[in-house]
Amino acid sequence: MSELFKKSLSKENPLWLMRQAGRYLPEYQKVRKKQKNFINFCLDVNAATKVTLQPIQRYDLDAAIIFSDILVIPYALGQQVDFKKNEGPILGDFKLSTFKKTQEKEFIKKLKNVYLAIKKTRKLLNKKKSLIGFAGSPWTILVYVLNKKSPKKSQVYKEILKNTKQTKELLKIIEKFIYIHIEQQIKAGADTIQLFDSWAGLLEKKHHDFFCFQPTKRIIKKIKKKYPRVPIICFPKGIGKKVVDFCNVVKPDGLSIDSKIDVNLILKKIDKKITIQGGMDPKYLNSKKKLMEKKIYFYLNKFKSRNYIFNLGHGVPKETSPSTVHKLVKVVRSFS
Ligand code: 1CP
Repeated sequence: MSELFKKSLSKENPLWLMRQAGRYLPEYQKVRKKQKNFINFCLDVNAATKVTLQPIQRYDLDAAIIFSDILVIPYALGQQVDFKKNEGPILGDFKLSTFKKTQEKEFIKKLKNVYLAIKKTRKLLNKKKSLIGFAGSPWTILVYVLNKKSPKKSQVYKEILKNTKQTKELLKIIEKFIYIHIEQQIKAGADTIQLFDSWAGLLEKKHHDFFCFQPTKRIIKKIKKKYPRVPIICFPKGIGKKVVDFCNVVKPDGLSIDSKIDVNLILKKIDKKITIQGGMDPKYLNSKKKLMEKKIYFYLNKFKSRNYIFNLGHGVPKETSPSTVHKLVKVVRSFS
């Protein structure tokens, strides 16, 4: 069992933050400036290790999340992936034939530096800290592969459903490689896994099961069979009330919630065995300190009787002041 989960099971409110390594940190910016290409940055073992450890050194958080990106999967499957400043990711055209041709060995080789960075980080990280590996969920990766950039609501969705035969085939390939990527991260030293389904909220109810619940469930089942001690946290962002069905089907060890989720619904309907993570709207990092404090206490109090990992409902915004994160850590740590 990972340290992060051990702590949450003993009701100690462990704490880490999505995008804890990133643009709001001056020490990150310093490393980032030297890197022209974002994918190459993720694949630079020393740089990735360094920025993974930065927030731990600064804030003494309970977990480090390996510095990488969910889009390394399409990259390793032969699709061009670029990051344009202030625009986000831009992917090249995808060819089903290239995806189909990709061998497991070749995929692992392309991402070997992610695994080496995990190995290196694990060596340098205090044993009492968890190291989180991650991947995008099949649906979210499918969205990026076909839409070639962050989607804007439902127009992308219609495109995805236009050629259902190809979509289904593609989803299967993506699912297979997500599993491989997770397994390699565990082998390299990741003790906890988070699956980001950032676009779960785009799905219509009738498609939840096929595109989101079932592929995620299959990946978790396969991981659990081989690595029963590695907890898996799911983050089906924007899923709303369907989060109840999600948990009933997928049965994750941890559920990361976004800020729109009804906390009382979680308390009433989600199995107590599932550790809850996150929730607080990241915008409060940029509000008055009192208001931020109030929101932090809201989540800590609500989940007092549950296993809870403090985190946000999404990533740390880039305009956040590093000292605000310090204040947040202090408030969470002093709660009892
Ligand atoms: O110029 C920069 O510095 C790029 C900004 C950046 C960073 C810091 C990107 C581009 N990716 C990352 C790192 C990253 N991405 C991590 C590292 C670990 C950490 O959390 O500290 C993780 C877990 C991700 C995951 C990720 N990438 C998701 C899932 C989480 C989410 O935000 O919903 C998604 C959708 C992406 C795609 C992506 N990568 C980068 C951008 C700008 C985007 C588009 C989505 C977005 O704007 O957040």
